Amino acid sequence: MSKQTVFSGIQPTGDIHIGNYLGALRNWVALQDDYDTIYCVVDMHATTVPYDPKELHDNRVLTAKLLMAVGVDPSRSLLYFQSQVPQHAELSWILGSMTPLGALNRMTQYKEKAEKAGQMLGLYSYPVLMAADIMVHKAHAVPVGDDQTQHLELTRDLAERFNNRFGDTFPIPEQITPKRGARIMSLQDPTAKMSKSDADPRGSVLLLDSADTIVKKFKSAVTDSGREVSYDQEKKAGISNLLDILSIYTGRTVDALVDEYADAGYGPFKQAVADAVVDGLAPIRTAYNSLDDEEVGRIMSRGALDARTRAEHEMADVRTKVGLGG
Ligand code: AQP
Repeated sequence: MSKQTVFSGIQPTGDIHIGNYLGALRNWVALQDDYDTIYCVVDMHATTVPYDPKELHDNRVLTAKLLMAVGVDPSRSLLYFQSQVPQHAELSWILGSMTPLGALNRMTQYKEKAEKAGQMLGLYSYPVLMAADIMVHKAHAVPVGDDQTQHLELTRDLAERFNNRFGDTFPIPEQITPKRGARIMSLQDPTAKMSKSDADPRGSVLLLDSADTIVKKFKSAVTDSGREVSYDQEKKAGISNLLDILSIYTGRTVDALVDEYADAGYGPFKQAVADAVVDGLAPIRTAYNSLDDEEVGRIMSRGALDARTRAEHEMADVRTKVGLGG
């Protein structure tokens, strides 16, 4: 039996942080063993908020390199820049004609981002392009963090609408989120998710942060005024977030960590989290430094070529079904 297809994307909007990694990227890597995996630097999504063209250009390569450094293997996964495969935008247009405005009005990420970026059509229709990203490859599953649940629901809804109207075409894609780490919170505001666009750089630990910076960021992490290390996402959101991070990086259960650190005091506990993250990120930094920008560019061009061929095959079928075939 042929393997099921997995698709996911990441925006080149800034430096990748451990939230992106723990919520999504480590699953991207793990799924390469059992699925036909397609991963994309979704650079057209990055134009939906104000941006600098030179910075975007540089961030695309940086993001591609980081994906390879964390373990996305171009010999096992299809990896490319979204803008180099125009079928994403074409399908997005077709899906846009089937998307009720009410569904887009409910999107919390739009509401949050529009406050800063302004009420722009591209930002508003972002979830439709994301649905097209997934559907243009007829993906069965999508590894993402918790914050993408609403967008995935819209994708499933659009796949169903299309199938009902034009005949069975798209799988209804499942969301894959990790049991722990699906929503890593900001170190400076444990009620908000860690985010690339956070104005406070101390809120996010970046994959390429130096050991010193990582220790400083964890030491300044906002916690409650108590002393006990225990897990309670409401009353001890900051400590619980750190426990989640430590649990993932050490492979130990939260219960075992609480047993060990309950009375240790916040200072030594934060140091333990920082040490585990420094160790966990070291191989990524080494791999990143060994990658050559030009070679990465060549890999991305080859990926785009293959992705265009695959996406064109699917789009030919879609065009025929919707009445736009040759
Ligand atoms: N804090 C998080 N915890 C767990 N997973 C997260 N993801 C993002 N933040 C967290 C997941 O990372 C993947 C790539 O994210 P994205 O580039 O599509 O952008 P985003 O979700 O909008 O993430 P950011 O970091 O907050 O970026 P900006 O600031 O540009 O909006 C996705 O699978 C996402 O779920």
